[in-house]
Amino acid sequence: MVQERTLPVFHAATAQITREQGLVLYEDMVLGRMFEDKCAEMYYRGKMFGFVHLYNGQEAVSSGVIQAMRPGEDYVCSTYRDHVHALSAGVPAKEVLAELFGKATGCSKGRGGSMHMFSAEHRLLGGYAFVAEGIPVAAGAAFQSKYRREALGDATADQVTACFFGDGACNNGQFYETLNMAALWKLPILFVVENNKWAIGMAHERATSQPEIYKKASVFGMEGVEVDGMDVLAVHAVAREAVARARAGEGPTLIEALTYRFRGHSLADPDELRTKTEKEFWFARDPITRLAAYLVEQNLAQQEELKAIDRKIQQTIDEAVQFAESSPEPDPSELYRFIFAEDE
Ligand SMILES: Cc1ncc(C[n+]2csc(CCOP(=O)(O)OP(=O)(O)O)c2C)c(N)n1
Ligand SMILES: [Mg+2]
Repeated sequence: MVQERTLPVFHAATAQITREQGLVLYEDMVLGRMFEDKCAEMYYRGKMFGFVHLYNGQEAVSSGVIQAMRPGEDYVCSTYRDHVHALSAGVPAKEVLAELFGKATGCSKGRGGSMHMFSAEHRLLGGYAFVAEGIPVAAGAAFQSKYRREALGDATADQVTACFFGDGACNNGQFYETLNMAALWKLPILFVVENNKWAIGMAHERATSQPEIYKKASVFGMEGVEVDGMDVLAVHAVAREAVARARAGEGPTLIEALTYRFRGHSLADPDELRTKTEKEFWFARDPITRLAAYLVEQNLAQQEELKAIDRKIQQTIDEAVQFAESSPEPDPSELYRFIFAEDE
């Protein structure tokens, strides 16, 4: 039997989150989970097409990192598994779902679909279909903040960028090239690796000579940390430190979050390669159940309050479905609109 990599020990008591922060994290993760479950349902009902990659199981990473930032001000760069990053960054669920339905009211005006969520308003730099494609784009965003602050003297330009990508992306050259420049220029950026152990059907250990990705930071003289990606409080604590470091001009951090996707690679994947034992090990670490138990145990929230949040989010999702269904498709006469920024 393959041994699971030992998860870093984290003592929740040291996190010292307030009740408000705990509830924000809970609500954000529930939104991500319920949204993705609804996507699966809508996909199988034929409401959306193409590849759709869901985020179930990984919510603690998106919520833990993005809620440690200033959503709507700081930048977020995603991958093709991008719906939940968009939601955590503040893009309304109805605009993400409308995008999935290819509707004109979608956050990318119905032109992008599942893998291309984008919102200038929410500083979401996009989903990207190519593995590792977002990494240099995120570094560009971090560079412009630093350039505006240091070269142009704009003291308000203290934005931080969070760049999310998978374990598979770390075997792509863009990862190494960008880490080098980001460390050299001390860019205000968090490189967040969501190590879910698999790149489609390729097990991480089979493809990677040094599977402990966070250690790769050291060769660039960069901070590297591993964190239990199924524990939102642990992710949040690590992210807060990294954000503070970036904002203070002390440069980037490589965060490796050990996590797991609860579904197949995409909705077209029968998910037959991963063993039952492995899945069960990770299902037992569901980040939402875990945070709920912590909040109740610590008397930060009552079970009933959490249920009320679940109901509220369910309503948000139902409204998103109605909005997406009743929205118009982009008009064919507008096919060439939004290709250039000036069309905005
Ligand atoms: C440059 C490039 N090569 C190959 C692919 C095909 N591909 C799509 S997803 C994927 C696996 C990536 O896995 P990982 O980075 O671990 O992200 P995860 O899907 O686990 O979130 C591959 C190889 C691609 N999209 N882009
Ligand atoms: Mg992966």
